[in-house]
Amino acid sequence: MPAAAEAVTERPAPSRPRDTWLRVAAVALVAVAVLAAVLLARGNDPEPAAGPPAADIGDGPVDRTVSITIANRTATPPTSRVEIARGSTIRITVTSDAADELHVHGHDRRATLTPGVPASVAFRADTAGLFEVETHLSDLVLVQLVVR
Ligand SMILES: [Cu+2]
Repeated sequence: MPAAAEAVTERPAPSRPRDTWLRVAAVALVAVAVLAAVLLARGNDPEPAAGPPAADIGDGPVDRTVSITIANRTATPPTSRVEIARGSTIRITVTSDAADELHVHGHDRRATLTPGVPASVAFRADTAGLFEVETHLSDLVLVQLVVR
């Protein structure tokens, strides 16, 4: 069969293994370059949005305020979801009838709760996700903070 004979004679082209190796090397090189470019671009990402550092909102104006009272290990209002835009600021004020510690997960803000004295955490929400705002001694989830 002439077709089969042709195929057999064409197969072992002597320069092909070397070409194939070069092609694989070129593809690998491009892949490494692309990966490096992606990683570098990510490292230079200017987010989060400009503004005061997350820790330094202090008593200044914020985009959103949440106030919670704790009495007899019960939070008022009850646990709810609070949604805010990433890059916006929020102040959470808690007044507890018992000594406790307030903790905002994800953004890691803490405040010591002294009985009857309002305590606040105020920060810029620069990380997207769902974060619990809780008390450590009474073990209450006060707010589920959704940042998107
Ligand atoms: Cu905690």
